[in-house]
Amino acid sequence: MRRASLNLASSLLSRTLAASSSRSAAASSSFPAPNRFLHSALYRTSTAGGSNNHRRCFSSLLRPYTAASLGFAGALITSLAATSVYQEALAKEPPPAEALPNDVVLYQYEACPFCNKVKAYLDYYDIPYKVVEVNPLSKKEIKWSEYQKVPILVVDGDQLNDSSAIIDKLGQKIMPKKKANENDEETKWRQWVDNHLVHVLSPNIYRNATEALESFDYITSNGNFSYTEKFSVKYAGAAAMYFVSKKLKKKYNITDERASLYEAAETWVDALNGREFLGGSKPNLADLSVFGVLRPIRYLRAGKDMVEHTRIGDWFTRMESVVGESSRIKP
Ligand SMILES: N[C@@H](CCC(=O)N[C@@H](CS)C(=O)NCC(=O)O)C(=O)O
Ligand SMILES: *[C@@H]1O[C@H](CO)[C@@H](O)[C@H](O)[C@H]1NC(C)=O
Ligand SMILES: *[C@@H]1O[C@H](CO)[C@@H](O)[C@H](O)[C@H]1NC(C)=O
Ligand SMILES: *[C@@H]1O[C@H](CO)[C@@H](O)[C@H](O)[C@H]1NC(C)=O
Ligand SMILES: *[C@@H]1O[C@H](CO)[C@@H](O)[C@H](O)[C@H]1NC(C)=O
Repeated sequence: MRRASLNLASSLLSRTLAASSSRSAAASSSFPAPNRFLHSALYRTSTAGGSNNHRRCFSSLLRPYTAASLGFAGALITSLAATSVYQEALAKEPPPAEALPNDVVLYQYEACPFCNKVKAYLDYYDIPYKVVEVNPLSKKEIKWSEYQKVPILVVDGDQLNDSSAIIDKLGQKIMPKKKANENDEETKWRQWVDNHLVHVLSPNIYRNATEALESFDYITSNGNFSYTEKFSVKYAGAAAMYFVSKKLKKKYNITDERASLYEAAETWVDALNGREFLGGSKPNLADLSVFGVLRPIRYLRAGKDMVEHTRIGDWFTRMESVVGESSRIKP
């Protein structure tokens, strides 16, 4: 049954690609990047025991620019209405200039939640960074690395691996005086993001045809696709990920995807326990992690539903304000 739907998605995808791009008929090794991207998503999905993380990445699409610009408008409104208590929270604690790295490069997949955690951290601390989008199939951009997952962050020539370790090491670099993480609560919720929250996202953003298309609209307008590629990627990708997300639902024992999302949001608000942030008057690393993975879905239907049906909206708006605009260096 599941295999059948994946095969259907697969053939749908192949046909769409074949119809819209003459190049797609070529051997997979010579696929142009966007087709390779989709091919890879499907390839991994239909391979039993393939990389779950990888699948999750392609199923939790991210759209930092749209989210950031909308978030900016939200931040503006919020800050206009800000109380003095609130304004205090708006002030970031920027690291001392001499501790700031000169050259930061993030190797990422745009749709990878772990990569988006790192971006939320870099944005919050106003650390400018370049982004290298890794081709998920060839991974030619990270051929130089023995470690073959993303995110990889190269900080003034030093390679850092694994999102949580990246954030911890970068923290030691830019705020050497700050004690290493001894906060059990912060650690617990950072782990909750990696082990629970990320699994809930994809079934939600590809829940039905309309929403899957909306999600892919975001991906394709953010990616580097030609006009025809955009069209094929959008429809074929949405169809494929719709089926993939049904499979993920089974795997993670999710019956009602929205209910799971709302439950996660409420669980997080309960954890805040009346505080502005888990970190108190300023966000801590758990706040930044939750925000990082939710930011790209916030203005998709799933994110709108979440804010409408749960109490997470106020915290999210505060996070948009404090994190502010992305410090990503646009090429
Ligand atoms: N624990 C790692 C997980 C990173 C991870 O699983 N990354 C996925 C992409 S979201 C990946 O690179 N998978 C291997 C692949 O693409 O082949 C972290 O937090 O950074
Ligand atoms: C990252 O991974 C590479 C290759 O496995 C390794 O050489 C390097 O030491 C790792 N860096 C860190 C900070 O863990
Ligand atoms: C998908 O769900 C939304 C409500 O969340 C609904 O408005 C839309 O019509 C649905 N689309 C399809 C194709 O079922
Ligand atoms: C976008 O794609 C074109 C051709 O595929 C390539 O030449 C160009 O460098 C890419 N731009 C970016 C920013 O990746
Ligand atoms: C899946 O969830 C249901 C209730 O929603 C529960 O009864 C069942 O034990 C769960 N299965 C696993 C494998 O977690």
